[in-house]
Amino acid sequence: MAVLEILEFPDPRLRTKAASVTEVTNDTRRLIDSMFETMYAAPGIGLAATQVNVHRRLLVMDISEDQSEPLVFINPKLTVVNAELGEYDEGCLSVPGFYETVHRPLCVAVTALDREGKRFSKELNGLLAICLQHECDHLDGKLFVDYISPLKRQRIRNKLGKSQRHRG
Ligand code: GNR
Ligand code: NI
Repeated sequence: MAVLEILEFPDPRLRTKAASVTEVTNDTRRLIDSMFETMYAAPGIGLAATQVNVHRRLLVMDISEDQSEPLVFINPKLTVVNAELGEYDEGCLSVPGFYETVHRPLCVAVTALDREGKRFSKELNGLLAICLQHECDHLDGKLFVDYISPLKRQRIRNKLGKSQRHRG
């Protein structure tokens, strides 16, 4: 296992649309383990493969306080159950230090493969639904800053671009 480097906005690689996972192998499971290690180290409640520069459709989440509820979604297919929108102050490990209000459907259903390659379905609401939508967006090259005003997005781009140059 390893802590992987997380790409940061405005890195163009975050705009890549991920391809489906064709087969769930030991390599896939090794990547998943490293993604959990990376997410827990950050710390964060979700991580999409796109953020660690792997452009395959898989993501991990854990919203528990004590790393006790790890969730894996491979090739997730999301559908909206309740189109009513809720708002939440979202952050992103790829947009460090910035939080903005985003509106999203409150309840979604997902079908995906688990770490054994077995298909499962579940319905999610609350923070799990928000996080899953945020992670599925990453797999399509989308970031939460795409939902805020262009002016705010530009300010974030300027600030993060500057700190990235300082770090080299
Ligand atoms: O750790 C994270 N917290 C968070 C808070 C509100 C809405 C979404 C998130 S996901 C984020 C981790 C991350 O960037 N996942 O892609
Ligand atoms: Ni994110």
